[in-house]
Amino acid sequence: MKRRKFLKNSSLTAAGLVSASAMAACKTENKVDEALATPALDPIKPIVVCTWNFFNASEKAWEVLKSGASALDAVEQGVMIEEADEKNETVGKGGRPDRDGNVTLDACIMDKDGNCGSVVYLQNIVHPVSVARKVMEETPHIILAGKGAEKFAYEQGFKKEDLFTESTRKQYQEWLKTSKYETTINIENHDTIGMLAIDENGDIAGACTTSGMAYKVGGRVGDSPIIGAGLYVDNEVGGATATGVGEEVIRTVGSFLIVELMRQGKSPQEACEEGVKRIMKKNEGRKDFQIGFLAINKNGETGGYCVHPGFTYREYSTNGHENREVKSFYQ
Ligand code: SD4
Repeated sequence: MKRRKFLKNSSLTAAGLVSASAMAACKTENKVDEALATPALDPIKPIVVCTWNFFNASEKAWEVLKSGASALDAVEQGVMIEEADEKNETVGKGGRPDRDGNVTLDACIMDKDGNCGSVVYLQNIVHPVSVARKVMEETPHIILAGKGAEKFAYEQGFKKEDLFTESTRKQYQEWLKTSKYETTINIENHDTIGMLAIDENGDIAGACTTSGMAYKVGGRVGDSPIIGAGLYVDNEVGGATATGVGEEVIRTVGSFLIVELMRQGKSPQEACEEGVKRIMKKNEGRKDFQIGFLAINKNGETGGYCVHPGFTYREYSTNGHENREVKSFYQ
């Protein structure tokens, strides 16, 4: 029986609840279909997870989920907290500029129906995730870039704002003295926020937003706004998001890979580990970059894995609120 038909025929599976252990037993496409239709005994929902230790953002998303609103609203409003936080120097206002002194933002959002929106190289707007949502909802397109994205944002009522802060301007002036580009990204510099949520209905959504790599070449776009790389959601299976050196995540289409691995039966933890291993296979012996993957499945089970120790993710559900340490490829 085809999956869609099977799901339609089952009231329990109408909520799309899947047992991870049942999925793990699956090897063939038919068996995957059966596992996807096997209800979990006790799915965790609502639930929100985000990369790194973004307490305020996950609090906000949790508040939205608890009010009964959608996972889509929760992830948008959650990550907006970091976009507005001037102290976070890798997201939104206060994000560090490229080597030419332009603060350029990347973001995307994806809903339960596979709709998605994205903005890349967006300047002068504090909330790129909300512009990405407008792209998704108000245009027939998925990605808007640069000046076009900015013009669209103004048309949608977003205000122009200088994204530099006193601190990032000073740091940039300092950086210009050596103009040395370093790709190291870890907890010390906070990093990108990728967020995944499941609402009361059991529907999944995700968002990801960043100012990208500090002092990058002008025009560079990372993985964060690229659907499938920095973020992917499939409401039948789960979602994944990434942080770290985006070039490596794009090369393996990391988040899509992780969701597909979960579809084939891996737990979120196993899928994230495999995602990092694929990247390391292409970078044998290379130690000068960090990647952190975070995933959630339809049951609300979560997992994460990274290249170097230091990556954590925050999880908020009825089971409590915690910052989870993640195992790493290198010790
Ligand atoms: C990027 N993945 O632009 C992002 C970087 C990141 O802030 O995670 N950091 O490649």
